Amino acid sequence: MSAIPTPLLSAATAIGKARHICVLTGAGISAESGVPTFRDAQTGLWAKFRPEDLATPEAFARDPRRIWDWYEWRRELVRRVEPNAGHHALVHLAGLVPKLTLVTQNVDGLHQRAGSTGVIEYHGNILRDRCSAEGTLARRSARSVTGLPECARCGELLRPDVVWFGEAIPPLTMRDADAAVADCDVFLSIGTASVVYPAAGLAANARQCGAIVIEINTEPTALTPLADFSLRGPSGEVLPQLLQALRG
Ligand code: BV8
Repeated sequence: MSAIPTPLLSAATAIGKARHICVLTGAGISAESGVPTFRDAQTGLWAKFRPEDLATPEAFARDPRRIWDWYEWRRELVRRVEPNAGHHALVHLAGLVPKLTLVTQNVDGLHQRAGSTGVIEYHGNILRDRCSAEGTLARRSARSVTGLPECARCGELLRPDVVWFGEAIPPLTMRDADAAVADCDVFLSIGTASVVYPAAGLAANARQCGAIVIEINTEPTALTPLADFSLRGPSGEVLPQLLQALRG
């Protein structure tokens, strides 16, 4: 009597047959690199703030210095860490399947540093500056009136090039992600609690379009009931195991 395949083997079989895999990652894939997730309590002087309260246009308008201090703290942290085995496994996976589209909610740029290409940065990137008035990427002016980063073109305040709560996902970013979701036959959700929308709705859309949904997370999430396979464990361990099973 043949052994019942484990969820990992079944997931590897589905991935092995896939024509187009759409991957969505969240803060969990960067946890093993030392980047705290949104769920993890903030440390140090930021412990008393909820990220959702800091990452808003209102908070920036109220106290731009505090928000810039928070983002400089996070930028320093992101510059100090390295991609982990989970990031690297996705680079290898892209080389093993006909087509892979990587959509990330992470603003840390670690997928690109690991070697992933064509990454859709659904919530932007913390290391880029954008003009808070013109809305476009901008250089910093050499002199600053406020002591905060200012636009070299118009002198207005700069802000990190990220999507804050209450702000829309950039239309081209949304278009590219929706196209991959509609076309994929496997949707792989990694290290996300699946609570922040519209990103958290992508898996259900993929399923609606007939895709097999595979989740990798250390905990059950809001997506688990909807997933065909939910693999429990750190992505830095489960993804290399999945590759191993794929290579057979
Ligand atoms: C918008 C950039 C409207 C900034 C971010 C529908 C229902 C309810 C609410 C809403 C809704 N629609 C909209 C909303 C409001 C809101 C929202 O979803 N709120 C939530 C809190 C309920 N959404 C918005 O505001 C969005 N905008 O709706 O605009 C609009 C429309 C048109 C015109 C004008 C306006 C914008 C949302 C984007 C916000 N920006 N980031 C910055 O980073 O500074 S979101 C930010 O938080 C991250 O990018 C990420 O998306 C999210 C964190 O979630 P996760 O990545 O899932 O991380 P989390 O820490 O929560 O969980 C980690 C997971 O990993 C856990 O499950 C854990 O178990 C697991 N894990 C841990 N370690 C590991 C692991 N897994 C594997 N391996 C490990 N080692």
